[in-house]
Amino acid sequence: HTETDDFVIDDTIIANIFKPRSDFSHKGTYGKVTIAAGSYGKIGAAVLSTKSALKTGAGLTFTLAPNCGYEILQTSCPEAMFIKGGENYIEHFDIEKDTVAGIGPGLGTDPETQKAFLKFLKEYSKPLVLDADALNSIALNESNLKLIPENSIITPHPKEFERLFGKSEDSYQRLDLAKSKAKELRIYIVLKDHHTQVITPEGKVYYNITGNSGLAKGGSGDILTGILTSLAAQQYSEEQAAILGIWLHGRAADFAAEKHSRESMLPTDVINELGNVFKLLE
Ligand code: NPW
Ligand code: AMP
Ligand code: MG
Repeated sequence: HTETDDFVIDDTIIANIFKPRSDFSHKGTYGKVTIAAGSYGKIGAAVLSTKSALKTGAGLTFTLAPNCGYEILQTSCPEAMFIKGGENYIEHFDIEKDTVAGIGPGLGTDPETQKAFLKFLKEYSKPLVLDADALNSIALNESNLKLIPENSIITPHPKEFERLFGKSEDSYQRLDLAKSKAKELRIYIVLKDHHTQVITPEGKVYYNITGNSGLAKGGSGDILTGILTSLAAQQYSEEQAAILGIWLHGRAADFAAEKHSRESMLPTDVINELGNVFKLLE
């Protein structure tokens, strides 16, 4: 590999990607998002990913979740619309073709959910954002990997990456493996870590340097899924959404740490700082 294929995500890259909202726009301009997330006991993951999708600017946001999350979601995210996907966990993935879907946070590992998700994948071909238990379902069998639609963004943490692609000796070997898998499957891999990397199907690597250890808490990844899906539904390509999304997530986390400390900051505080990050860019 050559030096020129590796980039640090700096202010110039971000300024070139960011597109300010036009005065003459309407909600249709900014796309439709479907977040498929949550199960009994993990509705929080659906709330966090839905809220972050809303706060990242999508025009219309739907949450496909089990009915046990109905009142929680309609109360905590009144701007989002609810789609019932089952009772205590999702049993069918009814995702409208005109939306961009982010699937996985808090889905759980019920076999019904896994079966329904894999059935959905077999019939679906538009790019998706896949995280958490969506990735864990795919990892059940190596042959599922080829079901991931081309140009999808997957967001594994190191353990999820290992479940999908096997063990690596160290982070260098993991990055090499990620490059070969991103090429082979024609997908974007967001390898989540202290310095998260975006690996493109062409083998380019973008390193993120925003973010801090205040993110080392349950719910941080669920927020990232909402951010990435929201951007991919707007005027951004998958590559732009992945790069801008991880930078935004980390920068909002840095603002949250300044205000609350790395100890006390919560994923919810990170969501609430997204607005201050957009103000830097506008
Ligand atoms: P260890 O053992 O701690 O060292 P899982 P999950 C490892 C939902 N959530 N570097 C870690 O290692 C999610 O969306 C819901 C190295 C452990 O072995 C999922 O649907 C919430 N290792 C579901 O819960 C809030 C790392 O991975 C394993 C690593 C399960 O997700 C919480 C844990 O990973 C949560 O988001 C790293 N950077 N990061 C809610 N409020 O509703 C992780 N590991 O087994 O995939 O479990 O990530 O907690
Ligand atoms: P998840 O494990 O799915 O909740 O995702 C955790 C998110 O928090 C990812 O975006 C990580 O990059 C980020 N994160 C976790 N720990 C750190 C850390 N020590 N420094 C920077 N980012 C972190
Ligand atoms: Mg996660």
